[in-house]
Amino acid sequence: MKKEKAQFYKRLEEKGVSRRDFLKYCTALTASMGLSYSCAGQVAEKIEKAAAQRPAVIWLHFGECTGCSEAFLRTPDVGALILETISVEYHETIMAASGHQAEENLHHAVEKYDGKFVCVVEGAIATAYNGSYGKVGGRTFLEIAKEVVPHAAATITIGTCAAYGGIAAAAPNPGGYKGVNDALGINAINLPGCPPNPLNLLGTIVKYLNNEAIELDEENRPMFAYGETVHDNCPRLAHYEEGNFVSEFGSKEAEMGYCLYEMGCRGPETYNNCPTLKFNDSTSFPIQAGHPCIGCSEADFWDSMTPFYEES
Ligand code: FSX
Ligand code: SF4
Ligand code: F3S
Repeated sequence: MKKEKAQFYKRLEEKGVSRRDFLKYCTALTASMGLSYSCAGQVAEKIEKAAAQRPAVIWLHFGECTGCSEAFLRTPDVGALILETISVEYHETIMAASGHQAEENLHHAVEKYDGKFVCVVEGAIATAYNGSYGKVGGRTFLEIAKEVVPHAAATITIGTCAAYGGIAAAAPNPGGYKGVNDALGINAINLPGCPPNPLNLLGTIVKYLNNEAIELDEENRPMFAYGETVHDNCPRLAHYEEGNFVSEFGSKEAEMGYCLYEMGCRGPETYNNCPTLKFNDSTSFPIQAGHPCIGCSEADFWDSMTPFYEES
């Protein structure tokens, strides 16, 4: 374990993530898990333990925009932290192989890690017309998912598309797109968000590898990440209570932190820990940047929470 731990930190340092940076993300994760800041050391140990196991991950891409992958690939520190904790054996966006070679890689990875890998699914699955509205290399998403997912030790859906269907399933949805659980009739852990916060993926994998029970809500979302609404922890909450709303986007008041409810903020009905974890290496999140929450982690948000903008 000592050797693995040293290697983990060495790999992180090579990617430009110092121990200090590492502890910063442990602290963010600690807060999102509802633990006191003094527990950050324990979270660090759990990540070290997970990284020592460095589980094989097979990451499938279906109907989506790849924003979920971009959310961690474009944040150098969090991206490095995730990629050094898990071992990504197949991921179409970041692997060098293409075409038939890529397909062979998938086949070999499933065979090699049969029953042991974590399957992360990004994107929705077309189910109408035998899934013919969504294909990779001539094979339907449905076919690929049915072939790979049953061999996984655990499956996690990443993003609203994979969890609920997302934009691909928005009306009129001619391809019959569905979330992974609905399409396959399984019970994978859902990490919705368009995109979701990559630290929630890390937190989920770390809990799983530490054999900790992951408490889920009725939509299979981990309670540590989706147990409270955005509104519950919003930095503008005091203004909501005082009724200090803004009606004009980009106004001086918005910059000062007034509540965005009158601009259509969906924070009160959206379960996610964005205000605690934040995005872009934990620097900001939509409401902090002056934009109302559009409810991106809720099921059917494209149908039920639009229009996002209206001409006045
Ligand atoms: Fe969906 Fe992810 Fe939104 Fe995009 O791939 S959740 S469209 S951010 O990228 O699946
Ligand atoms: Fe709630 Fe949105 Fe206002 Fe924040 S900006 S207090 S989430 S309504
Ligand atoms: Fe999405 Fe709202 Fe968070 S739009 S990123 S759930 S603040």
